[in-house]
Amino acid sequence: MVEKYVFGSPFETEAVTEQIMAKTDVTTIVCGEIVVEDGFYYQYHMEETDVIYGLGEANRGINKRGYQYVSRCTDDPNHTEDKTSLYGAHNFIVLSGKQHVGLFFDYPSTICFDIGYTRQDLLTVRCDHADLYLYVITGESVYDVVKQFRKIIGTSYIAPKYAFGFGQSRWGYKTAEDIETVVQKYRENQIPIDMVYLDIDYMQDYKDFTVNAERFPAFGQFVQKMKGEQIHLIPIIDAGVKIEKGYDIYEEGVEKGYFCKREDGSEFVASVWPGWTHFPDVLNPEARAWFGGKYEILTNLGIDGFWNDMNEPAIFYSEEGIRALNQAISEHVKTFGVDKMIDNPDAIPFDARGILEQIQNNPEDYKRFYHNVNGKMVRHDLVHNLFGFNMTRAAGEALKKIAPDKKMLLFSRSSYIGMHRYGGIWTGDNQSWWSHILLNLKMMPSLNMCGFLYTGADLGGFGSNTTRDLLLRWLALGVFTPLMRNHTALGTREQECYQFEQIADFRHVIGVRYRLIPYLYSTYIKAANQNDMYFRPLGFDFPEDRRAIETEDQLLLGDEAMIAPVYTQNVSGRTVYLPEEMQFVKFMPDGTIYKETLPSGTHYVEIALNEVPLFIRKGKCIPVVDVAQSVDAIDMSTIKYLGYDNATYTIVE
Ligand code: MIG
Repeated sequence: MVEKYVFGSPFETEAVTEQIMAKTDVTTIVCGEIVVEDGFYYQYHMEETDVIYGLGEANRGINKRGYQYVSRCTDDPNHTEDKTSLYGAHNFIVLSGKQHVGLFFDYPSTICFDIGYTRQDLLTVRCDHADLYLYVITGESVYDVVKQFRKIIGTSYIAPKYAFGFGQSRWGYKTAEDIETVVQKYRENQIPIDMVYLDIDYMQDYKDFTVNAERFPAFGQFVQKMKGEQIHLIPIIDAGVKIEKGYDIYEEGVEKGYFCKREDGSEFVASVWPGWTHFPDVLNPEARAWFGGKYEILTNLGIDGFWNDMNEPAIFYSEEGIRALNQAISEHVKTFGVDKMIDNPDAIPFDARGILEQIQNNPEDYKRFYHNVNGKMVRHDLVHNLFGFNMTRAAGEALKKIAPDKKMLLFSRSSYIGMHRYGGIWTGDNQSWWSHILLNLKMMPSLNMCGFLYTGADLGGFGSNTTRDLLLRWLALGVFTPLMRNHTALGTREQECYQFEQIADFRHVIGVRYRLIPYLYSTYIKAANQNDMYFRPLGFDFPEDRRAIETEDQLLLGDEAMIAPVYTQNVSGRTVYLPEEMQFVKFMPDGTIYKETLPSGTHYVEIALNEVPLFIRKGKCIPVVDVAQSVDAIDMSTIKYLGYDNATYTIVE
């Protein structure tokens, strides 16, 4: 059962698509109390065994207990354990214990979830303004609650099949030759691949919807040439539009009033990659349609996929930020003048970097601009978490118009629930750390709960230098995530699969992905069509099994499989918990498949660096095909079924 409560006058986020009558003036709900006074405050006393699921793209565990999380879309590339905000705002949690209750706080500004942080047994959710909708969903299990929630937020975006291929990316590819080299190396080493990503350097001076003609001459022809090699080029689009006389998108946007404005009606100015920029006012339906329409410039050249970046929106600094920086410098010089430093051992050295960090993504800047929502000016900070959603919605709605019958690849960095109807997400700037393999794994089911099915992390790690073993282990998880992309930052070690010794191991691991694409894509389509999850925590299917509930390093995949990747260094295997009998299979580097039926319980299984483990659930089977070099080249006549005898599986596309 879904109940909707209204407090104050909420902003219509359009997260929920189903019409539900809202009730007013509530103070107690089926689980917990609400206080409206100086903001909104919800609290619930957790029982010792209650599990709190949810929050989509968030730090830490599948069970969110024991920390605090703040929904405030943030461009922070250091996902250390102490961080409370990442790029997305997914305010859906499920309390699972004696009762199973889902709570969706439909509120587009900063909202804090204290899940046993201040007091171990207390869950509190609070926000500054008591203007929100609260959806309360009761069901017979956590899984049931999630399915009901998914139904009210509308069907998830469906990516094209090619997007289940492998993709290579790097911030630093500069020219068409750079891209061709990547393609050539993958093809000559027979490592399957379907996509190469274009990061910001394909653009002319980082201007959206432009292509640098020197570095990418005859871009349209280049796109076609790559298509001929079964490669889709996927360009990045940034949120900020460069301020430059003569740049048509800038000029049109100003003329039509489609950029975010200050209170005085002038355009808000923020510095991002292109230098000074304006933000398209994607919360204004007209401006959204206008900005989305620009994607056609690239689809006309044969592009059929995009990734939307910097749409929290990230701000390096504003004019006020620079002024604050200047002031800080001059005050510092006044107080601790250069010559005074010698006599004053207490003088604090000027921390320019620290100050720069403060002016980056500064909350004050988010109060300096407005959106025009149906004629009403809405201050950005009050709707901050909707920017990435609506930038991607702009693209999604436009792409539907541009090519109604064609599936296009589209995913975003920042998001809010509701965006799942328009695109997927990648989980942003992780690091080449072993702990981030596990973080990747844990985030996946939480994202699925919120409707985001086409998701994945930067395999190999974005920041820091990767190592061969880290990349191989991470790829063996990436084999199963809908988005399987190797991506890394400018200045890091080269991490394309052919940069390492014994390339055959990479060929094999990525080859396994292609052998499984019919199964994975079918599982994905089923999940999208049925408002279901692609990945589930074990506790969803084994709610009576405490050990299953507490297992956070394995996931169920569809109805047939379970994954348990290795995420630690220098090991030859790992411990797995089987809540029921399963068939343990390993895709071996020689192309054979090792099979062993294991009884329920705990097992240590050996998994070498170049093997891909998978578990088939009791009585089930999955389709497997022969390796292909691209999704198009998959030969369905090679299909075989892997798993229990007499089991059947129906492929859906
Ligand atoms: O400020 O476009 O998360 O994937 O490579 C960094 C450059 C901007 C952040 C994205 C990352 C991308 C990078 N971008």
